[in-house]
Amino acid sequence: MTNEKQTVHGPVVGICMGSESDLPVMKEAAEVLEHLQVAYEVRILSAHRTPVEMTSYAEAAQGRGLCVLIAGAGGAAHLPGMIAASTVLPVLGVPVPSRHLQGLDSLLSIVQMPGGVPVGTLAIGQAKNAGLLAARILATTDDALRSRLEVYHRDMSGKVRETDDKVHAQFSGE
Ligand code: RP5
Repeated sequence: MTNEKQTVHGPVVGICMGSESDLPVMKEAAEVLEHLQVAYEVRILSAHRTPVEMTSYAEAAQGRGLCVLIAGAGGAAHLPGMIAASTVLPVLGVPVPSRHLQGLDSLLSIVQMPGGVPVGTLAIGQAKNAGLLAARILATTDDALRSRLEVYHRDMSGKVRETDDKVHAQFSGE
């Protein structure tokens, strides 16, 4: 899956995951990037099942114009760390909820990186925040994207205020 329609320069965010079974969670990163008009690509790359492809991808990423990599994996989730070991691009790790331990295993596997090889770890299942954080990183050098992020942020606050008004009116006894 590639979304290159907003730019002639190709994807700037690479969204990787260890298995197709991670897609229902990881597609939320793609959706928010789509909303913010950030070009991305999606790849299935496994640290354990396709380590050669994973390393080649990470090594070539910067040269291909990618600026931020998002990596999601579950269980023995080595993908974000191994990608970060093969590139100096910022890597955002998403612990995917796992079948047996609900993602606690994924979180601990991703977050406990050794000094020198950073992975910015998101909350369990929070691919949406990974997409938003990638956009925020890109927005430090892209004014138009920063404006779109400000609109996104304002809209989010507006929705909470609307809900507050509704709940306040409905349940406040006078
Ligand atoms: C990890 O193993 C993947 O990231 C996935 O979350 C987990 C299970 O993979 P499948 O057995 O569903 O392919 O590498």
